[in-house]
Amino acid sequence: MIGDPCLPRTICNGEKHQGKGMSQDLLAKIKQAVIAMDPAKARELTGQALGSGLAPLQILRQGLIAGLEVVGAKFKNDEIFLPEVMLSAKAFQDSFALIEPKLKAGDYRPRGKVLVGTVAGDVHDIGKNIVAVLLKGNGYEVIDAGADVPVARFMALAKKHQPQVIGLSALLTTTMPAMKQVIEALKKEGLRDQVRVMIGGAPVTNEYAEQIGADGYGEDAQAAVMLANAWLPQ
Ligand code: B12
Repeated sequence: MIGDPCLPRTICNGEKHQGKGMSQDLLAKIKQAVIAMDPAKARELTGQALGSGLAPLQILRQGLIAGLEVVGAKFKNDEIFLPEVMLSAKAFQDSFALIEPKLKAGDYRPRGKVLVGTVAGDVHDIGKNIVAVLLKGNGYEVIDAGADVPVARFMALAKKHQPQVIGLSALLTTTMPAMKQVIEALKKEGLRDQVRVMIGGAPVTNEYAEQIGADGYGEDAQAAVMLANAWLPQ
């Protein structure tokens, strides 16, 4: 299983592994490259970090996601603007492309099918992509509907693939109601009893999940895996 349990092991072993201080330094540089909107640098450093034996999840969390969090805060405070956020997002995505195959490299144990997507009106897909990759890495077959997915498309994919779990992502408060629309459509189509629905994304909360009748809320990708594991025990 890919997740926290492997972090200490991966960090601490391996002859080619650098000292802890150097690892922290590299992670800080990756974070900084994302903040500095430098895709080439971020990708180069991510490659170096992988080569030095750092765990992919640690690079993702403490380097790339940590950088994007700072970018998010600056965007919120009007310190930077959309074109700059897009460059930082590119730095994240180009670097994540190096990490993704490593996250998928876990033992493949098909545990069930999960349909994931970002709801209609919302183009944010970075978090959803991480959820998809971690689920895959933990042995799930993932049908990725993409971003800005209309309710009808979710229904068509649910009928076609018959997933046991649907994971909905929303990053905008204005698109959160689309999650409820998907759940209502599942009821209308007579599919609600056959599928569990988990929701996530920065503005989403556990209370909101309860409010709209979702089965679960996950605050990060690891939580998405834990929910799926709880619902589909091996
Ligand atoms: C990168 C980014 C963009 C990029 C997106 C690139 C892409 N391909 O995704 C671009 C530049 C395109 C963009 C556009 C916009 N953005 Co924007 N963006 C961000 C930013 C900085 C980071 C989002 C991100 O990727 N975070 C990193 C990932 C890893 O985190 P995450 O998505 O939360 O996902 C994690 C968890 O939430 C969870 N999770 C996510 N999905 C799911 C699903 C399930 C099932 C589960 C269990 C868990 C789960 O697991 C993930 C991994 O741990 C945020 C700031 C922020 N703090 O979130 C603003 C932010 C989301 N954007 C915002 C806004 C306003 C916009 C725009 C409307 C701006 C504009 N004026 O045009 C447009 C939206 C266009 C649209 N229609 O969607 C606001 C939203 C405010 C609000 N509350 O509604 C934010 C919060 C910035 C701000 N502080 O003002 N954005």
